[in-house]
Amino acid sequence: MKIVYGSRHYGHSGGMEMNKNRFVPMFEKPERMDQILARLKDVSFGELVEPDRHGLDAVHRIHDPDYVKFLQTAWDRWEKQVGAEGFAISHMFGMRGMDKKPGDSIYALLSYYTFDVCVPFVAGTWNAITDAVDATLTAQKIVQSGERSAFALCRPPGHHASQDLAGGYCYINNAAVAAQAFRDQGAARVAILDVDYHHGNGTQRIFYERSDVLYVSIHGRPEEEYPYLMGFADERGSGAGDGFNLNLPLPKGTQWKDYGPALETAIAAVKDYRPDVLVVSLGADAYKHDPVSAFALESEDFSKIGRMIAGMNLPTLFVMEGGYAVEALGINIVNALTGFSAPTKD
Ligand code: SP5
Ligand code: ZN
Repeated sequence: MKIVYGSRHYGHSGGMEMNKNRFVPMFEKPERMDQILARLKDVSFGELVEPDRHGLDAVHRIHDPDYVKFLQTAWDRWEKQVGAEGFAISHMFGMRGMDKKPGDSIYALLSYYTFDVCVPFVAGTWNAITDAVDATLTAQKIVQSGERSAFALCRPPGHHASQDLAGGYCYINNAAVAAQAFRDQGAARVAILDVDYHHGNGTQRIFYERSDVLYVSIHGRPEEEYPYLMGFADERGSGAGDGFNLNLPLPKGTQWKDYGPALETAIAAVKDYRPDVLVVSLGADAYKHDPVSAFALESEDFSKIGRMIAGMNLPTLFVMEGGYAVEALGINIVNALTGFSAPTKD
């Protein structure tokens, strides 16, 4: 399997996030990629490919150009208006009745275009964002040109980001940009299967009113888990998209005995849709020792996830999302990929 990886993500680091009652270093950090690269090497799996440069046209098919401009300029504005130390995050959020489009104030822009305190900007953030989406579009092209699969090994992740909102470590929705690229290059129907522990609220919002992209997600119940306000089972799509969004929320502590059947349900929905291509939002934060999540999957369960996905027999693009148990992240992600590529019986 070709694995597309660029190293410009290293510059996106040094931010802090809220954990319980204090700021802590970001769980979403460069070492995540190092662990996956090391494991790929250990088991001699995959062929590393550098990302091509794609520009912003494909990004603008999903994201509001003013929002993209904000992402591109946020750090420079912060540096000029606030100072060069530390990192930029929002101090407030545009909520009900507070939605005046911002002018030049970086505080106003952050309030308008971010929805939580998990999306810091530092000097290297924009280059990391573009490297991630370029890696994803390069992997998309590999699948588009006829290979069975490819993996975009990238950070920052994407599935919490929507048309004009960043949050949950996500700025550009890499998987959504790739799904749209498949549509634009001839696929009639694209399915997105999201196995990250968190609900992909950004992906859901982007495709909620569309029937040409199916979104299916297995995730922690929003009653008790981030992103709290979306990801409920009764969210099935609206208008033309009615019936093309499937949420399968599961409780904290979920193990394979309940995760497996949910994945069967998800896969049945994807098959039923008869997509031309599958995009997998691949997070490994459903792992039992993940520091931000609360499912209880074992490392071996990620091999099963890969095998079950392979069973759909679809051209498949894997896009990296979350997974923060750094010491096991390489094993878990590579288990999913090898489970997909070399299906063997238990
Ligand atoms: C892509 C992705 O996986 N984003 C996840 C963003 C989650 N951020 C908020 C997590 C808040 C969890 N706080 C509880 C920590 C318990 N130690
Ligand atoms: Zn996640």
